[in-house]
Amino acid sequence: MLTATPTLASERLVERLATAKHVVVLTGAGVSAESGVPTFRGGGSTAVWRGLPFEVISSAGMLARDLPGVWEWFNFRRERLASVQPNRAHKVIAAWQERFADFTLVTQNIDNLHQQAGSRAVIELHGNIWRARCFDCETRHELRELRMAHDVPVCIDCGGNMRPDVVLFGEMLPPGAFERAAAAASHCELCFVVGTSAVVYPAASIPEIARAAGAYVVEVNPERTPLSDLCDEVLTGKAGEVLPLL
Ligand code: BJW
Repeated sequence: MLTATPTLASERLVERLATAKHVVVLTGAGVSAESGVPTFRGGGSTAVWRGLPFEVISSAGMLARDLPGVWEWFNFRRERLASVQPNRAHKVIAAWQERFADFTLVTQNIDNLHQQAGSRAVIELHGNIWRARCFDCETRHELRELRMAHDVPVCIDCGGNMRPDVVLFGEMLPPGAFERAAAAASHCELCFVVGTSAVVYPAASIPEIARAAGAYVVEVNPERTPLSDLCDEVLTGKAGEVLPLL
C-alpha cells in the first residue's frame, strides 16, 4: 500500500501559488494510479506481461523482433484503459491552465487521461496509446480509423505496417517535444513533478532544468525518488489527495 497522509503546503509554496505566472507540471504514471492504471515501478513491483518485464516488451528491440506481440501488449492495455476515467489529480491539473497565465503540462503518460480531463496542448513526451504511426511514411492515425492485417494495423495512406505511436526504450522522443518542454522549464517560476519515479531520461531532466534556472520545484509522490533531494518541497501523498489541497 503506497498511501501516506498528505502533507500541507508550506507558506513559501502558498505564496508562490498565488504569484507565479509561468508554471510547468511534469507528470508520470502515478498521476493515473488512482484511476486504476498500473504504474511501471513503485510500490515494490514492476510491470510484467507474459513473463516479460516491460523494459523488454516496451523496447525498440521487441518491436524489431515481434511486431504482432507488441501490438498484443498495447491492445491489452488499451482495452483496460477504455473503461478508465480521469481522477481528481487530472482535473486539478486541467483547471490550472486557467489559474496561471503561462501553464505547460508535460506528461510521460500515453493514456490520454489528461486530455480527457480537459487539458489542452499537452506535451506528450512518450506518445499516445490511442494513435499508430506508419513505419514507411511515418503518418500518424487514430487507431479506430485503421483496419488490421495479420494482427498488425495497416496505414490507410500507403499500406505500410503501423506501430504504436509511443516511445519505447532506446527510441528517440517525438521531434520537438523535449525541446518545447525544456524551453518551458527553463523560464518557469514553479515546477511540479507529480507521480513519476524520475528515473527515465530525458523526461527526468525537466525538473533539473527548472531548478537550475531558479524555479521552485515541488514533488508530489507517496514515495521518495532520486529527484526528492533536488526539490524545494516534497509533498508526500497521492496526487489525487494532495493536489486538491493546493
Ligand atoms: C503516485 C501514486 C499516486 C504511485 N500519486 N504518485 C541516461 C543514463 C542511462 C540511460 C539513459 C540515459 N538517458 C537516456 C537513457 C535511456 C533510457 C532511460 O532513461 N533509461 C533509464 C531507465 C536508465 N531512455 C530512453 O531510452 C528514452 N529515449 C532516449 O533517451 O533517446 C535517446 C537515446 C536513444 C538511444 C540510446 C540512448 C539515448 C526513451 C524513454 C521511453 C520510455 N518509455 C516508457 C514506455 C512507454 C510505452 C509503454 O507504456 O509501454 O515510458 S518506459 C516507462 O517509464 C514509460 C513511462 O512514461 C516511463 C516513466 O515512468 P513513470 O511515469 O515515472 O512511472 P513509474 O511507474 O516509474 O513511477 C510511478 C511513480 O508514481 C512512483 O514514483 C510511485 O511512487 C508514484 N505513485 N501512486 C502520485 N497515487
